[in-house]
Amino acid sequence: DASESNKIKIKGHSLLQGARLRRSFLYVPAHKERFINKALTSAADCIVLDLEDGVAPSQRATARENIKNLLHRLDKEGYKVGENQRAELCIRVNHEGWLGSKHWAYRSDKDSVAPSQELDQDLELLAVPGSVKFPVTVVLPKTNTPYDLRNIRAVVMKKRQKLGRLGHDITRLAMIPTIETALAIMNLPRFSTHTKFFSAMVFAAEDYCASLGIPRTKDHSNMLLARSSIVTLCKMAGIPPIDMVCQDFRDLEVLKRECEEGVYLGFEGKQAIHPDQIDTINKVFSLSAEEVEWATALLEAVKKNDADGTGAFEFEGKMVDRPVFRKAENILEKHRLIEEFEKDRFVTK
Ligand code: 1VU
Repeated sequence: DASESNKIKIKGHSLLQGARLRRSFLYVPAHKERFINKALTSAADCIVLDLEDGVAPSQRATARENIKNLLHRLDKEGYKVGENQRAELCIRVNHEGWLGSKHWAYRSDKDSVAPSQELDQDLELLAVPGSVKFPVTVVLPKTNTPYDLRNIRAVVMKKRQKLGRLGHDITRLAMIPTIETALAIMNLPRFSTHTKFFSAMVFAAEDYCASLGIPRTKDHSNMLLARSSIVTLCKMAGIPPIDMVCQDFRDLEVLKRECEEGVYLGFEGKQAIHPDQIDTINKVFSLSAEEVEWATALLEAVKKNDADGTGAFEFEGKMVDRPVFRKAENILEKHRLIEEFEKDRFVTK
């Protein structure tokens, strides 16, 4: 356990270059209005209004209607007092991807694919005024190539053309792909040259295991390659990687252990399926007081010891040098980001 070798627990340090905070990523089956209301008053960093796996096909029309009503309400009245106005509102749309097909593994960037009827209806929600004003992020399941994202963007922009008169920037569209197949993992290097299309990346463990025909083992070791590859790509791009769901949603100890494992791998957040999971996730993916104290003291010591540019020195019984200074700087930067984000989160002007 790498953390035990440190005097205090030093978690993964952020390299997010000012990207927004996405620690807790709560799925909210959108056909349930009660869930939507609950999510809006929760401390989730991302509220993912789900039209996909959490919603039976027979309930999708109701789910779309609920989202449309919410967006109209936000557009006209804004947030109510006590609602989490800092949360990123997301919509998870229906997207089948091209599972396991060799043909699609080699799709060229010139290919353009028409959306299915379900997806087309889901994307209409991205062209109602509230979705541009707030703005709403698209969560795209079963994303297998970066061209999936490019295609979605093109469809949304076409639908949004009629909104130009609103005066908002209709070209702003944040997208978060969900990586859930062997094909997507093998295509990750292709995503690295298309990072402008997405602002975070999500790992979906259940679908990934199904795609490989493997069980989800207790130690998660059979998913290490996929999870680490996603983290590496995201850190290269300066965007947050978001870890798998903890299905054991009534057991917060299991959740805490999973969160810690995610942090050590470099994830910046975790998906949630129940509001009770949010506090644990937000806490573990934030910095502890000890970490902030350690980083502050180290950077003070650097000022004294390293003012003339000398490299390594001893701090609290350990050798420290430039990579450790960077770690301390990153800790303080992330801490500042979190403090700023939490300020006035539930106060509505
Ligand atoms: O106290 P209240 O009655 O006001 O609220 C209940 C309940 O309504 C609410 N709640 C939720 N609110 C927002 N989002 C949620 N996801 C959510 N879940 C519950 O919280 C209060 C307490 O609820 P509970 O303990 O009574 O829980 P239930 O028995 O009502 O629901 C449990 C399940 C697991 C069914 C529910 O949490 C749920 O449907 N979760 C989402 C499942 C989902 O979306 N699955 C697909 C996404 S995961 C994935 O695709 C991985 C990539």
